[in-house]
Amino acid sequence: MSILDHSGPAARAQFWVWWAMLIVTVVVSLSVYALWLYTFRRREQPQRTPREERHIMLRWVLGGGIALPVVSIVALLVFAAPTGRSMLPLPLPEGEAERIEVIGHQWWWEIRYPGEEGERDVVTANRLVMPAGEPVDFRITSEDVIHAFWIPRLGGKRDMIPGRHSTIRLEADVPGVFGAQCAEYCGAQHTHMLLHVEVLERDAYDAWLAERRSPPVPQEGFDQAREAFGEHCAACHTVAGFPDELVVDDLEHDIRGPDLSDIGSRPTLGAGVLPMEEGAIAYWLQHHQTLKPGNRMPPHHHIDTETLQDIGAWLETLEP
Ligand code: HEC
Ligand SMILES: [Cu+2]
Repeated sequence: MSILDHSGPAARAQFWVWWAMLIVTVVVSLSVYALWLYTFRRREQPQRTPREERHIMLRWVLGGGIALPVVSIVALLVFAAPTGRSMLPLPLPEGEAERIEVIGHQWWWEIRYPGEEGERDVVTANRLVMPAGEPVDFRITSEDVIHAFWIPRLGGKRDMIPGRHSTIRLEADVPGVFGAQCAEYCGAQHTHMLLHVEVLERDAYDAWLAERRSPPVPQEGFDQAREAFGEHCAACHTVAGFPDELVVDDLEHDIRGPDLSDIGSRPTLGAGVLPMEEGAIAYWLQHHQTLKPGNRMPPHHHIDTETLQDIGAWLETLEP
């Protein structure tokens, strides 16, 4: 997650701003310390009239207090402005940038790939898949409090503000896996709001998306698990293709949980709290309030272990 390990044009521009600021800061600090040491030099004080004294003081205030900061800040601004510009969603010479929506929730990430007319949106959570070598426009917002979207090795960051949409353009040079983290304190589980970013070649990205875009296959088996899911979970969680008649929605609040349609293929649970492996979902369902205290999913004490294990086993099969 290091900004110094840049892997895209925006991050590279920010890398140079970082170095420029470091160098300017070091030069300014060293000069100030040098002047400070200079004042310790013992010597005969020349006799000055109050007028001369005022004159000297004024020179320092104007030169060091006003001119120097103005010059250094303007220099940094001239250096940094193109960096900010590189992350704006300006028109491209050829075609349009890929568009991905990212919505912050306490404490997880909703990722949406809007469909063309008539197509479904592909929805997933806590894992962002994007194509390599081309600009991607991230349209970001928040559902509750202010979060911030930041993929250090690609560039950023940008606040995600409830009720407001903003767009940040990022590009990854090559395929790879990158870490990302909510960068604005958003409550008790802010640290457990990790985003797993996977950059794929264009072909692999198209295939990944197409798999999820195609109409869901009817689910077979796991009848009890699906019924229990309809009763206890479906009010908050969506699973593509899940039959409406099984959904019991008697919630008196509007908390929403991550879309679980492709949960079996995701790398982690709870926004990076647990690695996904066999049995991990059942474990998460029983211990999520200890693993991630205060998270918005209520505890499932009223559901017996066997049922939770059944549901977990079924969810693990959900892959596009
Ligand atoms: C009141 C709404 C609510 C109910 C009911 C609920 N959940 Fe959740 N669930 C959430 C929220 C919110 C999260 C995100 C927690 C976090 O990571 O901070 C979550 C997270 C999860 C995750 C992890 C998803 C991921 O992307 O890592 C799974 C799996 C899950 N829930 C399954 C279930 C199952 C199975 C049930 C029923 C037994 C259930 N949930 C009931 C709200 C709910
Ligand atoms: Cu956050």
